[in-house]
Amino acid sequence: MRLSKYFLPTLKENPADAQIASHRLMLRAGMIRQAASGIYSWLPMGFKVLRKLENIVHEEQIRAGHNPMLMPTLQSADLWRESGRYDDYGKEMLRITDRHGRDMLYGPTNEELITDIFRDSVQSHKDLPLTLYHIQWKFRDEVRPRFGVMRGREFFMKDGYNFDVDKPSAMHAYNRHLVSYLRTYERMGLKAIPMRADSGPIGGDDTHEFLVLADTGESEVFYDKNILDLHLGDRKIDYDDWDQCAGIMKEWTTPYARTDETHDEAKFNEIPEERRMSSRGIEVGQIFYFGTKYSDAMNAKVVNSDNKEVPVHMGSHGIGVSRLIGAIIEASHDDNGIIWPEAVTPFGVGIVNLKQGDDDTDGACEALYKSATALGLDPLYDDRKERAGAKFASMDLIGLPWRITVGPRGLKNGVVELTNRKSGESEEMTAELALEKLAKVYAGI
Ligand code: P5A
Repeated sequence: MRLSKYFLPTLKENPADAQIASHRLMLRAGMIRQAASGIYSWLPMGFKVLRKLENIVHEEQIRAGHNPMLMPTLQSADLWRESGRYDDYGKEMLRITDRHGRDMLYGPTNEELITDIFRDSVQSHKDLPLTLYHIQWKFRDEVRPRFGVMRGREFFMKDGYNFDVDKPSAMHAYNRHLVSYLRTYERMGLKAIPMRADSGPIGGDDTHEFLVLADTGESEVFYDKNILDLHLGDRKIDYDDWDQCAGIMKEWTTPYARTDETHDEAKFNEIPEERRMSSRGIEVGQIFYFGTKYSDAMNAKVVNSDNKEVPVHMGSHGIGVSRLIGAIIEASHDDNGIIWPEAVTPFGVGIVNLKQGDDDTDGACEALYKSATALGLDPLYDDRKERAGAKFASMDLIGLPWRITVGPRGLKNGVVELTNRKSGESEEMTAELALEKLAKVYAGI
């Protein structure tokens, strides 16, 4: 993409209403614009990152054996009356009446709709286990929408629902989700810690939230420092292997890690003092096992292997896809702007032409842009007639992990400059070598 043709309305000044770095930087980098309180338009660069995160979530869900689908944003109130949540959900639910006077709502979550789909089509344990999920906009009329996409009213969520014949099988689904979520966040370059939490309006006793540590997080968290050393890395995961998934669940849930809702001071104090940590965190996902709460209320049954009709066991699992962008930026930025992890960066490399209009530098940049595109590096070429300082400031603000700077002085010696956004380190080398190096970096992602 050439910057001269890209819609990237960056802001020089800090927007007055943005209190935290991610909100400020998303507005300044031209990623989002507020449409109404807690509701945002996603401008091209914000939309590009959102799609990247969505793709990673899809890939990891499909890898775990789950079925992608798409349910609507608007739902009929009748199903929610069946579960009893139409009244329970309170003011957070946006209620709408259609022209025929029928009660509708903008879905805050989909347990009822998916249970209805399930009960219409599945009657036998032979069709289980089954996990269905979608990635769709949700609406919760939050009292205090704030921090941009972090606590929006409209937000993008991956929500999945497992259906199992009994509790042991449903607990495997719970463990499988925990493992697939760990993989998902690690791929995004994030450390998200599963913590025992409270289930709120979704229900059930078993629930873990995934938290990214950040001073600006809304949750208060308590954990054993040792949990920070755990990584899935490139372990081979077999999602059908109950023991392997249970083992990983145990590994991550043995060290103390709880949100303030379930914090137990006495248990926490059993950890050696130097490992006792308390800080703030951003909740980027949550998994639930709620057994037969919805299947009992909505009469979703299957015939088991003993030929008995039993209510299906369920859980649900959510990832805050739009919130994740805020969390990634909170975890990775500096005074000059965003620092994207390579896995989710909107463009692989920025090309800065220091002397736009000069035949030699223009020619070298064009050639570099074409080669980088051919290599799949998805470059963003700053071909504007701007001062070098302004170009560097824009690149730092939008935070691409790598920059190649092309100027007349370097070209005389046959070199360009390759700069890493995070370390700030620069190296001079031929354009070919710079591209080779980047191709290697991105090949591993
Ligand atoms: C699990 C999926 C549920 O709704 N039902 C279906 C269950 N869980 S949850 O914890 O309430 O939400 C899942 C994730 O969505 C994100 N999230 C939000 N993101 C932005 N703005 C909001 N107002 C908001 N509310 C929830 C969180 O990441 C949460 O973990």
